[in-house]
Amino acid sequence: MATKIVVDPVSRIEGHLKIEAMVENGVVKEAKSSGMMYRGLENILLGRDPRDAARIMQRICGVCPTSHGLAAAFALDELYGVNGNITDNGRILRNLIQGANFVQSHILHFYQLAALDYVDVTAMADYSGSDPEMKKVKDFIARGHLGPFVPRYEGDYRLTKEENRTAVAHYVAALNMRRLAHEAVTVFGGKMPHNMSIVAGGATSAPSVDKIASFLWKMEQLTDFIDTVYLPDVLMVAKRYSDYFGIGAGCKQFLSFGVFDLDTDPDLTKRQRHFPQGIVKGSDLKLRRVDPNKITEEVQSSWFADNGPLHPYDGQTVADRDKAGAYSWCKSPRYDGEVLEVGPLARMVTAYVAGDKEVKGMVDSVLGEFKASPSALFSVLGRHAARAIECKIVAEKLKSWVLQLKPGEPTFTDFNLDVTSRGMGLHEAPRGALGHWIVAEGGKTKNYQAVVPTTWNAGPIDSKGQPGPMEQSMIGTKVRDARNPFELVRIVRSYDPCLSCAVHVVTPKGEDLGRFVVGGEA
Ligand code: NFE
Ligand code: MG
Repeated sequence: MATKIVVDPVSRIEGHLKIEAMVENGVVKEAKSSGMMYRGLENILLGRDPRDAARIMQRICGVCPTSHGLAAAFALDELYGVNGNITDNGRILRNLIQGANFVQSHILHFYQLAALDYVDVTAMADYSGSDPEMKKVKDFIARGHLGPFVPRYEGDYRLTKEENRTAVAHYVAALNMRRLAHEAVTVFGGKMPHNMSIVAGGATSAPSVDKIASFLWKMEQLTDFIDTVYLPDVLMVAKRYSDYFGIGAGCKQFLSFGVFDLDTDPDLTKRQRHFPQGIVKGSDLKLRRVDPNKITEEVQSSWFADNGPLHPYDGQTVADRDKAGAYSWCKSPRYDGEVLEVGPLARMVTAYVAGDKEVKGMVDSVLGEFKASPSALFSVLGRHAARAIECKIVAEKLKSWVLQLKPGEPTFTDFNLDVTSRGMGLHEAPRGALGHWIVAEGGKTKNYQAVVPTTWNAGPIDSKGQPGPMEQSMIGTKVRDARNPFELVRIVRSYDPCLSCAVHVVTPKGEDLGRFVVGGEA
């Protein structure tokens, strides 16, 4: 007999995601992921000064606003014809703001969003040590205040009591580390969320010796945390839950637009980036070039008016809430009609296949520790390991890049505002490949489309019947207890989904757009 599991909303992610799975004989036969909110940020830009995009599009999300600011700035660089003239200071400042945001986002994800799937916080109830932070957690639990740790699924917590306590202590420490990383964004970004200094033509923050020292000191503390806490904790969880190297593979095809500019080639498909651009398929592990003309979004299963697959320059955002057969506010992005996973795993796989020695060394060392083949990376634990490895590499790079800033030299290149043109901004947000496309006429925005990481990963089934990556990851998974579907939520959270980003499309009238079911079966 088939059982339907509904988790709505999935907690400890950003935004409102619903998952449904049809389970037969303990195995998922069909799965659906649904973005359950409508926004409309793209439409807000129409008719406005194009430069507003680098400010307004950041309001898509409070976790990765720098990514949207930078994707918009890249698109505007091309629109205004300054894409080959960004100064070194401008390029480096953008990398520093974006990189610090990667670090905060990855720490947030592992500890505050994902860890409670693996860590049993009730192990703190009989804590007898002297750490004041731990005593606070113990007192908190003793008073019956278990939120945000419960409600939760029960039955599969495998760490020892000591490991659980260590992990809870690190959960608390990570809150402070995340604040520190936010502060690092603000050194050159002005504020976080929603930085003020990434603009078309470069950046507006003036590098100074005191800011460089402040940024460096914050990164020193963050790299220490990553080395001594974050990486060891990921390995600790991986040891106890090593079966999750074999769960949640998904489509095994990956896309990275590349991130952290090393030059200012006007063509974003040729620009040298620290993490490279490319497409890699698990079947042959070959690096393929990205042709942005092959990117489309289709809406056959989305609550949008359907005119077939459209390239983002021609993309539309016309809501149709009553559309038959639709089940998500996410669109379905495709590359040459194919489903691709995006995110830290995609970036690390691309860098690995492109021959990045540092990535190869770190990935091989993790695989060696578990005596696993590279295909084990296509999994729940592969995504967590890739994110942690990337966090380490990025934080270290930021310490050297900040020393390349030249106080007193320009950060910004001016341009002519009255344009009839278009522009594409491709790079990587923490959660994966991000593209913004703008069309302007007479100095005003005529069309604007954002194709966003979680839309790639959490998008619904397309017209060819291909489920999205997250849906594919759930199909075929064994679920031991339909009332406690750990496997499914662990798979979903391994993608670090952000539905605010994915739908980026709020009713201002306070209408009831959906009702939530919290729990296992429905
Ligand atoms: Ni709202 Fe975002 C990132 C972007 S995810 S967090 O990272 O773009 O779709
Ligand atoms: Mg969009």
